[in-house]
Order: sequence, then C-alpha cells, then structure tokens
Amino acid sequence: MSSILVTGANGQIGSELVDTLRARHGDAHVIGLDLRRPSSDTAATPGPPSANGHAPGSSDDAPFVVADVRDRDALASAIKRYDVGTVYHLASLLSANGEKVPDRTWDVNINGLKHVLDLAREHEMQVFWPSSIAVFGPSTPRENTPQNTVLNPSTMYGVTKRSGELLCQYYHQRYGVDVRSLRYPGLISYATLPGGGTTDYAVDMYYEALRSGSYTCFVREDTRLPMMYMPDAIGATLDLMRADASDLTVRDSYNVTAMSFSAGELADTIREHLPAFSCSFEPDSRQDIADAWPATIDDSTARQDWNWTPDYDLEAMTADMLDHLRETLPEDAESIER
Ligand code: VAH
Repeated sequence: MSSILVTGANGQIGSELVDTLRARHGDAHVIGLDLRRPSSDTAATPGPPSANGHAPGSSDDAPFVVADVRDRDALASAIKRYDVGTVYHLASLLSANGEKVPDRTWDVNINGLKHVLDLAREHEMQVFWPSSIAVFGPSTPRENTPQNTVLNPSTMYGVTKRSGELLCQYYHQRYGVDVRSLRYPGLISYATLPGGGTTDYAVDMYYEALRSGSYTCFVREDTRLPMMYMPDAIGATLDLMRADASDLTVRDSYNVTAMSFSAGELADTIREHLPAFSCSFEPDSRQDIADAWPATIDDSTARQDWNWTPDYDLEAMTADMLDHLRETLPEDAESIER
C-alpha cells in the first residue's frame, strides 16, 4: 500500500488530519511533514530523529519529516523514501500573518504548491490542497456567494489561494493530475491554538471564555462569516478525496460551508453555557480582511457532486468545543463557571 504525506502536519488542519488518517490507515502509512517536529514529540524526547527517521517520542510507526515545502529536493526525497501515493498539501501562511510577510506568503503558498503538483505529475500522486473563502473580495456578492463569481481577493493570502486554484485546475486539465480542493470557511477546533487567521477570533473566544471569563474580540460584533467545525472539515476533505473522479465538475476549488454566525452570536451562544462570560469588541486591522469576505456561501455544487453535508451547527459545535477544552485547559478554568 502506498503511503500518505501530510505537509503542514503541525497546523490547525494537519494535526487533526494526521490523527484521523493514522487511525484509518496505520501510523506507518501516514507521514507528517513540517518545519519542526510535533511539540508533543519534542517534549517527550528532544533531539534528532531516531535512526529510522522517526521523530522522537512518536511511535516507531509514525514517520515524520522535518522539511520546508519550498525545498523541492526534500519533498522529492520524502516521496521516494516512503513511496507516497497521496499528498495532503496543507502547508501555508494564513491571512492575518500573511499580510505581515507578503513575499514569504507567496513563496511558501505558491512555490510550495507548484513543487507538489510537479512531483504529483512525476509520481502520479493524488493531491488535496486547501483553498479558502479568502479568494472572494469586496466586489463578490456577500450573501449566498456562488461557486462561480467575481474573485478579486484583497490579501496576499487570498491572491495565493486564487492563484493556487488556477494552478490546480491547469495541472488537472493539462497533465491529468488528480488534484482536489475545498474553499474552507473559517475553521474552528480545540486541538490546536489559533495560527494567525482572521477567523481565529472564534477559537480565541472559546479559549478565553474558559481561561479568563472575558474576551476582547478583534472584529465588530456584527461581523458575520462562514464557519465550520473541524470534524466537518476533515470529513469533507476525506469525502472529496474518495469521490468518483467522474462525479467532480469543479477542479479549481469547491465552495463548502456549515454555518454562518456573527461574533456577537458566538458570544451569546457561549454565554448559554458560561453565563458569566463577558465579551467586548475592539476591531483592529483584521476587520478590513473580514469585511472583504462573504457572509454566507452557496455550496450546492459540492452537495450535488459528492453529497457534501455538515454535521455541526453553532449550538452543537459550542457544546463540543467547551467539553473538550475543559479537559485540556488548566484546572483554574473550572473556577470561571462557579
Ligand atoms: C484565515 N482561517 O482566517 C483562515 C481561513 C477563511 C479564513 O482561510 O486566514
């Protein structure tokens, strides 16, 4: 059985996708790749990877490669060493952090993707690559944003995501590379801390509601954005990759969403569980990014082509997020609820 390579394996999506894939296919068949070893491994036994190339602390069957996706030779070496047949190429800088270093964002997000697509063509690998609602811009219809519409992103992150979509479509049409992509909305998970995204206000809010009981939100109370709980994002990703290629009518990237809510609605929903939670709203530069994105998404094409349907709404996500965060946050978080 050929193996699966996940780049950006330590990230918000990557860390959960690696766990899900290893549970399905076995540790030995899923290779994580990122700029550094997973913190849990380095915490366990810091030091160079063991002789067999496995990160210390992980099980002997959980291979991990420390590499930069801009290094084509390092990618090629990992693909050959582990006989990779599928790549989930998640390594990317996100919107807010990406605006601080636009040149690096272009370099990582686009040159990294092109290396993966070139290697996919050479080794006949299937590829998943995440796009984002960040491909939409100020002149895109904000409500029920269609699959095919005006795309004029206002961030370097959005420019790389739209450019990457066109690159994926080209490699499929010109070279027959089976690359598939989703325009993720804001993703919310309890497994990793926020990573420099604009929608990460939502993740921050859950953490602070338990940690301190109060949160100062960096977008306006009425800022409404499309969102999705991570279990649905992982499910959508694996469903798309398993779909019959003949059913797919989109080869740039599929619109998908699960819910839309405002920052104020999120605070209200959290208060249904933590009545003492207080939230204030002090927009910063990330408000401009959020204002350029849609409020709601039309994902009917994904539902038609490969039966996309989410499981979590705002209430179900909030209950599950708080349950899991109570398990992982320090004891003093419990004091907020009393
Ligand atoms: C970001 N979480 O905020 C990412 C995502 C739709 C937003 O792409 O940059």
